[in-house]
Amino acid sequence: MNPLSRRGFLAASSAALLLPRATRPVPSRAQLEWQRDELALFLHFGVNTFSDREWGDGREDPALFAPGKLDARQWARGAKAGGFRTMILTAKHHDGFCLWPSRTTGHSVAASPWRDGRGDLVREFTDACRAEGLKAGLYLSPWDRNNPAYGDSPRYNDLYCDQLTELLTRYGRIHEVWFDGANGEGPNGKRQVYDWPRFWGLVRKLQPEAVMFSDAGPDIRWIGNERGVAGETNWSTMDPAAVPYPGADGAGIIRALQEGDPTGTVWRPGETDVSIRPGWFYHPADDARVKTVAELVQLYFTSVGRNSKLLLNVPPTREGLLHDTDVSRLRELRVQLDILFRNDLAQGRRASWRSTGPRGAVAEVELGRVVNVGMADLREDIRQGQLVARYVLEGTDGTAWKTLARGTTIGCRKLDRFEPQLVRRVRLRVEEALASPRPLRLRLFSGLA
Ligand code: FUL
Repeated sequence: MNPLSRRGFLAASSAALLLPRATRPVPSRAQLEWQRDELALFLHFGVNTFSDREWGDGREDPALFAPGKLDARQWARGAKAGGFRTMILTAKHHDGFCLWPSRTTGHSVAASPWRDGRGDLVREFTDACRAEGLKAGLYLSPWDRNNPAYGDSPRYNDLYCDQLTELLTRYGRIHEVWFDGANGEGPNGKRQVYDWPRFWGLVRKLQPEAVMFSDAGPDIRWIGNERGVAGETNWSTMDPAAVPYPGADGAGIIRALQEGDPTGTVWRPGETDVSIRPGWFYHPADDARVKTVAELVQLYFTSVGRNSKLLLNVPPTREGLLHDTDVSRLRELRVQLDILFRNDLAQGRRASWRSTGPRGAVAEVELGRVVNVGMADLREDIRQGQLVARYVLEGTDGTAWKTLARGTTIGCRKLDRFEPQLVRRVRLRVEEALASPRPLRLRLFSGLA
């Protein structure tokens, strides 16, 4: 290569580096829909419901499983009353008991008295989702404390793939497959080495439109705690090497899950899972410890309001129904959210959008009257990726500008609540972004419910 053409080559490649937007990760259609749905209901149900435990040891007698009034349509109606769009059921928890009649094991509903051993709860669940217009997701615990093959790695991996195949071929479309990261001993004391690439490949093949959740994705990542709190900074992009496999622990892993990574090469938004009760399974002693509506609203702000999705666990009782208290909390949550977001004070007002440099911009909205603002709802158009790294929201009643809120990432949705202020004009300054920021959607509310 002569020096001239070499220089030409270098100029061309650095020009390419100036175009990072083309290579920046963006969500797939399924990931976009997953996030825009905002709310999913988690249902932990199985032998633990009857033994009053959180982690069964796999030696439970299937005869325990006897929900007298099981009605999956009641679950679905409860979900809908709260505005939830998806339900995810624990088809198998760590105790290994299968809620569907599996050919892979006798440790299932087929050995229980429920529906005289002819029941299939995954079928009733998926039918109920469809009948009520909800999406269905399934949790299939990799850790299995009952199965004798567990710990005999290739044999159990085969069996686990057979279970996935049953779940993903018998019940129509499944929207989310949930891989738990908890991983302990087998009944034989052995440790299982999972073949994750094989599991993920199988799900892609059988349900190409489903999103897969785990600590390590590949589509959706765990948010790093079970308290319902996403990182205040929360990128939907990740470095896949930061969390190499589900259940990995070590320095930096929780932070990577909480915050994502602005330079990450994959789009892997975080899902925030938390229970409405102290445990994941139903325990009668917790009936007076159901989270309050105010706590649920707060969870919405720390998950959906931080560029995440809320997966709220509401465990069915021993009768096989959602408890009345829990259902009324779901309903009240919806009422509260509807009130909070009813009256957009910026509706119909155009924001003037001006670039302030290669990585900054400012949007100003004239509200036409003085209003009391206590909450902001910001959104990036994530179809084109996520860009904003730092912003400040300010308002004025005509005198000085006051700071209303400050933040880092925005993403799909960022909600800020603040001390109500009387303002006539509001401006959003994007102080730092990965590239020239695109216009954002800004809505303003009183923040009062
Ligand atoms: C954890 C499990 O060990 C819990 O039992 C529960 O299923 C929760 C959602 O994930 O890792």
